Amino acid sequence: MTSRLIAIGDIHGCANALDVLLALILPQTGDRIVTLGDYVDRGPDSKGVIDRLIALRETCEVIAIQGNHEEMMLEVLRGDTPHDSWVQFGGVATLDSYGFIGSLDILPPEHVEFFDSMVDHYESDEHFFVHANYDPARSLEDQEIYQLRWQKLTEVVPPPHPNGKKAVVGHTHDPEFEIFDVGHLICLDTYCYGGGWLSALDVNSGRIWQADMEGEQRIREAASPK
Ligand SMILES: [Mn+2]
Repeated sequence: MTSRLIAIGDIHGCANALDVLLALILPQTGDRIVTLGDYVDRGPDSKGVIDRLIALRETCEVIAIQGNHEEMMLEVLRGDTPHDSWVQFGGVATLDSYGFIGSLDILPPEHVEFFDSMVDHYESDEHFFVHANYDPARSLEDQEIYQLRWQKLTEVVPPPHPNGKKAVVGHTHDPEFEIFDVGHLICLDTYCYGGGWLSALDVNSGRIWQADMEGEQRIREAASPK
């Protein structure tokens, strides 16, 4: 049995859906889990999501990619930027989950460590993982932050990257809650906080696990085994 390399789409504070999803996946030693970013904002328990991802590191390798929402949050919490746009994009729910009472010094040290550990991209032999999008004219090391963290697939679906690997992304939620797959790119943001699914994909087997905010769950095997 080949080892599992599992990508998880945008969680956005949906800690309960993450619990159900992880109970389906049953992470074990040797698994690699790549979380695609946007752990915080919009949903009810951003702090709980970070707690769970930190705990998950006791069991398996967790590679956490930074989303645009972590970028917005950290810029505000570090005092680099006014809070207006972050609050507008769901930051109030995050502040609530951390028990905000007026001081922006809300992150426990282990959360600071988690956010410091985030990366912009990850790759395996056949796949690469980024939060939002990519520029096919640039290597993964040389991407612009705008493409990596902000550019929606509704703006542009890029052609295949010359590295020949399949892109695994989040960020552009599907209003119909479906996984978007164009062959060279797959998007796992199935809009959990908006009533859809939190989705996970084992890129090696094609198996898909999904959970929602109400605790519904489903597992789909790959249509055609690799
Ligand atoms: Mn995003």
